[in-house]
Amino acid sequence: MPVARPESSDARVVAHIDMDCFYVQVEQRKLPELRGLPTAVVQYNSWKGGGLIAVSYEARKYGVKRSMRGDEAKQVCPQIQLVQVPVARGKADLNLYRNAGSEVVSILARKGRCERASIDEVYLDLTDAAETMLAETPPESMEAIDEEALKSHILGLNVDVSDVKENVREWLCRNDADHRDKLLACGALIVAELRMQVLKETEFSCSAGIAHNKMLAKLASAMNKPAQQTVVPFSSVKALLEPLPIKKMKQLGGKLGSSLQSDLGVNTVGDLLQFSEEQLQERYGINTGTWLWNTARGISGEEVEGRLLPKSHGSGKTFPGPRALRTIASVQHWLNELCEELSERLLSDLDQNKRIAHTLTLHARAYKSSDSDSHKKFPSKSCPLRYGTAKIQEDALILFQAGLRDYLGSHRVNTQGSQHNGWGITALSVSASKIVSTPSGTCSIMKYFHGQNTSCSLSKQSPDRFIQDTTPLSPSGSESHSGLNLIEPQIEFPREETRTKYAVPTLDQQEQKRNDQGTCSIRKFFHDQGPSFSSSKRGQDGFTQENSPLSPLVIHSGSGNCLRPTQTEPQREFLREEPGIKCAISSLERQNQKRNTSKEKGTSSILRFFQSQNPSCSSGKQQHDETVQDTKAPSSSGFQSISDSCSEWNQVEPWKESLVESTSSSGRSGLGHDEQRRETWSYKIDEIDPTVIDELPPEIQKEVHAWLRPNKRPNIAKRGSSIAHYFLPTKNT
Ligand code: DCP
Repeated sequence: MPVARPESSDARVVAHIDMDCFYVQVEQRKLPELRGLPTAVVQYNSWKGGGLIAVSYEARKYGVKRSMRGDEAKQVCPQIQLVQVPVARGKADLNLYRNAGSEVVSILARKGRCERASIDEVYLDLTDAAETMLAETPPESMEAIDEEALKSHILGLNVDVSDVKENVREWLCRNDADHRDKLLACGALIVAELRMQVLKETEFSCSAGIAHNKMLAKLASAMNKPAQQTVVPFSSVKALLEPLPIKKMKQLGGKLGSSLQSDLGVNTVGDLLQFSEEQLQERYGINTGTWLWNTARGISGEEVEGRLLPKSHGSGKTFPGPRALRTIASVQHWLNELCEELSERLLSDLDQNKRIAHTLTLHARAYKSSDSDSHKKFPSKSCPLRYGTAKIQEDALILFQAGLRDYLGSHRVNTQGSQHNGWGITALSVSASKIVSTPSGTCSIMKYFHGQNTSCSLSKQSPDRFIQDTTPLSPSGSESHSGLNLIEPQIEFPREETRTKYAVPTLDQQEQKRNDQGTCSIRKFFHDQGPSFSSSKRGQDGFTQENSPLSPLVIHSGSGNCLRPTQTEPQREFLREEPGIKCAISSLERQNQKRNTSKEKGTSSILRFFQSQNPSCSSGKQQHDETVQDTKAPSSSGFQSISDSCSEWNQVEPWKESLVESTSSSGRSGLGHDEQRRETWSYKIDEIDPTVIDELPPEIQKEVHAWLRPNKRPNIAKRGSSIAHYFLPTKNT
């Protein structure tokens, strides 16, 4: 729903920068011989020459359009150069374009608050830069005005003159202009310079709109392309908006726009002007009514958010017509591919930007072959995100199965195997959202664990709750999936392939990134972890192997309680010697040492706690074993159990063996083993260094403090119990 935000009383200068035929430019930079030639980038699917996704301006002159396929484009422009989009995992790989977009963003961000709106679009708030220019070097004081700025299109300015540039120069340098126009003039000069800088550094041309808000800037940037800029003075807003089709306005392309057309007869923005704010509020509610009234007048208080990085990561693919997926096996194959890509990007984000995503969502578009209810949408499903390719693949498949059950409206649905079931999937996508920055240093890694680790909170759960989580997946599966969050199925698949929403703040992250350079990469750490990470390469086989014969959900609940990979001592020693791990650990230790300053307690810091023992793992396993013991069978957890999962580094999972052991035998042996392990890893609470705790994220601090000062267990510290002890379900508590 649109949100009506009051516009600030002070004039702002906002620019919208849009790259010209972006993918084509990226390809032309790679292959300079294509420069100046009619060129188009086509999808990887070569049916009828492949669908065009980007068309150069030279090709557009011949009538080549994005909606065409390569063969059709060749008919209207025989000399057209068709370049296939890079392919990876049987789908477009947009990394080349994504990285090219980042190059541009890093240049634009030098001048003001910058919001990356898509792979090739950026909003800039240039108010401060414009105010500064106006105060220090106003345009009228300049000896010469930059040529690029003189080429600006100023809406409302008379262009029926012999010397348009001179007209523009006069407008930019008007002494008697009001403050708003003077600011826009400065904005125009700044943007012209930025665009030239982008061209110089990246070889890419772009177009821009310069206005007092985002809505107007965005409209303006598309008005004169390629390589031009358009300025929207306040006085020209009405004339700009009035003729625009209502459905072309942002947020009015859907139901709201249709309602305006059919219910109020509003076809253009101008038509909307005849309605009072009250009338619109009466019809659409206070907020939407006000928003509509404002929109018709070009009023928008939407802020440019200081965000350079994606708000979410998505990987998707469409399967049109005969390519629809009609078996679970084929869905699983593609989910594995999509999840592998998603996982790579998540690790890269973690590595480069120290950011963690918290939610995994699956979207699909489906049809039923024999169905009257053909408008029913496949429900999107989400769950807490666990890092590691195999985990993401596993969870995505479960989400899909849950969605399919809901979609088909029957719980007696075969959600396994390669049998045709009367449904088809025409689009699939997985996305990771709720991405947050981790605090720097030790905390960042701690936060990372915390981000996906609720093992500690698991301790707060009643055993019943846990048992419920590990309740075997009923034939219907419905109960087990009750914990899933239904997401409004508003997802679109406009670009077929990987989508990224850009929106997470990182002006200061750039700073952080600079600071972090030289420290060991978390990603490397993960990659160097050995065989478990090969899961990302194992594909379907690995998936099957890893989960068989236990159901994936058993694995969730068992693995879900680990703060550290469950390793035997020799394994841990070995891993400590692994270069990547050594590197990460020594980095952690260095940071930790710094913090521990004069104290001898460096060895007993919380860091050591995580390095040298694994209470939650053992306790988690213990709980799991006991649960298994109770249920006497490997059980499938409800989906909610994923929310109880925590960081696990995809290590070879010895716990799985012991789980099998414990279920196949009495289960006592598993407990004994754990008992032993807890003994080895026991940790004295009074050895936790309080200075380190104080630097932890507040949530962890709270939990550690709870361990240290458990309300109902005042004597535990005196008993020198291990932290693991607190996780024991009932005994001694
Ligand atoms: N894109 C895509 N599929 C679409 C639309 C676009 O893959 N249906 C990709 C290719 C484009 C890029 O996104 O190069 C940016 O899209 P734009 O809509 O901004 O279009 P272009 O940059 O190609 O052209 P223009 O100069 O008109 O903005």
